[in-house]
Formats: sequence, structure tokens, C-alpha cells
Amino acid sequence: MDNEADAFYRELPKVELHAHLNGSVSFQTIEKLISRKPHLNIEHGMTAIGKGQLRTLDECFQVFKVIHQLVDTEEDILMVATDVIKEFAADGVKYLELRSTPREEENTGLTKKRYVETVIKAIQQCKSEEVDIDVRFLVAIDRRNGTEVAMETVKLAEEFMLSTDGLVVGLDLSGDPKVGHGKDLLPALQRAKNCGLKLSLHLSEIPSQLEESDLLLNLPPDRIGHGTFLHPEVGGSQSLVDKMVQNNIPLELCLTSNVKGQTVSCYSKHHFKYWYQMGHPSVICTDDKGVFSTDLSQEYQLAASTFGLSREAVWKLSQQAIDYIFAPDTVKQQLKQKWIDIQPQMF
Ligand code: 6MZ
Repeated sequence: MDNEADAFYRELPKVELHAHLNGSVSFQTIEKLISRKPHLNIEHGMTAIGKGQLRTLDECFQVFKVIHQLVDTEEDILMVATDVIKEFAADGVKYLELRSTPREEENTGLTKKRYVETVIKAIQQCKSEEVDIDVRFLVAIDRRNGTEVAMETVKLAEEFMLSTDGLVVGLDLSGDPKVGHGKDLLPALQRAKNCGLKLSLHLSEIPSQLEESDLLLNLPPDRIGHGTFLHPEVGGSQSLVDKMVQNNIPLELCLTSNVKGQTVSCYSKHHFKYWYQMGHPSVICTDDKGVFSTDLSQEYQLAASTFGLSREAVWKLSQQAIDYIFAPDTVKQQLKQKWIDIQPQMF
């Protein structure tokens, strides 16, 4: 990790709503995976972007490919998911929505169904060990894989939503934003929505996706990942902003990820400022804490120091995130109580 956040931010109870499983793998877990698979000859440190380092988004996607080589059995997925959940818990995250793209691997016999089952098993194991975190799962569609796979993924998510007693709560649309077009995925996304899966869509992560964003906002989705280029000051449009506002769609904002991936030129120019000043629901998230060498405490501290937020404002930001989780109201009430219980120790 680049730095450790100050005690206030580490002790702050937090909600993490945008975390890709394989992007969240820590250096320590990567080391364990490398020692399991020495034949791959993967260099230590190759899967993380350190302090002051920048990559293009294309290079970030190359990093995911390397991690996928290292995580290709049920055993790997179980270890990775368990480690990631415990690391978020150790960072003060009380509620986590993990997302991941089910993969099949011919070499190891891994199927998409077993992939999801294994992530669920990790969540259940952490629960039985009484790790202090409530974890839910979003099944991810990789936009690179096209219409048919998207529909298959929705069906898989639907099946698990019904069989896991509320652990699978929704669907994520992610993957390289330069590849594919949202219009081809509309039938799958519409089906997901109709069957009760919540939708979190990566939208306008790069410029020139205005038409796609406009189309997908009509669904409307339940939350947006990044939304970097939605507003007019960065080449977006007022009508996109209006759709966000009319439907009150929360944004999942990932400062380090966007700066290290170079879609945002520096922290002070991050679109957090635009939406936060408008009072629009915005949630601070990590995206890929392993790849971008960060954690959620650091992201809150970064937002506070960049935009001059008081401790009270930071507290409010973490507390309001509860309203935007995909789990039902009973879970929201439990979390709100947790925040009330912790508050006197913080101020
Ligand atoms: C879009 C991203 C992403 O699914 O194998 N992913 N998609 N934009 C980003 N911004 C940097 N970061 C991660 O985790 C890795 C996958 O998550 C998506 C990509 O599809 C990547 O392959 P899982 O657990």
C-alpha cells in the first residue's frame, strides 16, 4: 500500500460499494498465488501500481489479465475472496458489495457456476468466523464478451439471487470501456432489472460515450460506477446530469483509480467535486485496492484533504453511503444503528 491513513479514517466505519474481486487482491495474497504457480514466472510487484506511478487504462486491463492467470482454480478464488473480505474488515469496512466476473477455465475445469458458488462460500465462511462485515455479491458482466454471454450471466445471477438468501443482490457492468456498445447489452440489463437484480453500471469512464450513457441511463440503473465524463465541464452534457438528478442515481467514485489510470489528470480535478457540491449522492470507493495500492480509509482521507472536508462531513459521507446499498431496508437499519453506536468514540 502507498501510505497508511490516519487513525480517524481507519476507525471510521465504512461502506464499500465498488470493489472488483480480482482487482482487490493484496500484495500478500499475490505472493501466495505466485508461490503456488512458479511456472508462470510472474514478477513480484507486477500486479500493483505504486505511489506516483501512472498507467493508461489499457495497461490496467493488462494487469487484470496477469491476475486472472494467477487465479484460475476454486482453491485460488476461495483464498482470494476470503483474504479480500478480511482485509476490508480490517480496514473498518462494515458493509461490502464485492463484484466479480464469473470465469470458466478449461485447464482447471473451473465453471462459471462453481466460480460464483466459491465466492459465496468465502462470504459464508467469513460470516461463520464472525468477521465483522456484511458482504453481498454483484455478478459482473464483462462488456467485452458481448450480448450472449451478458444474457447467460444475468441468468446465472438470477439463479443465485434466488438460492443464496439475499447474498447476490445485483449485477455490475464493467470491462474495457473501449470495447463493445451498451445497446447490445440492453436486453440482458433489462431482464436483470425485471427480475429484481439491482444494476450498477460503469458509465462514461472515458470520453465519447455520451450516446451509450444516454441510452443506459434510460433503464434507469440503480447506481453508476465512475461517471467521469458525464457532466458538461468535461465534455458530458446537461441532459445526462439531469437524468442522474431526476432519478437520484448515486455515483461510486474512485479517486486513486481514476488518477493512476489517467482518466482524471489530478485529484483536485476529480469529478467528486462537481457532484458533491451539487449535493448529489456520491459514495467513495476503491475500485481495485490491490492494483491501485490503496484502501478505503486512504480514499476517504484523500477526498478530505483534496476537497477540504471536515471530519463531520467525512462522517456524514460514510453514513449516507448506507442509503445506497443494494441489500434490503432491514440491513440499512442495522448499519445505521452501528454508526450511531460508534459515533461517540469518534468525536
Ligand atoms: C472497468 C474494471 C475496472 O471481475 O475478475 N474492472 N472495469 N473499469 C475499471 N477501472 C479501472 N477495474 C476492474 O475483476 C477484474 C475485472 O473487473 C473489471 C474488468 O472487467 C476486470 O477484468 P474480476 O473479479
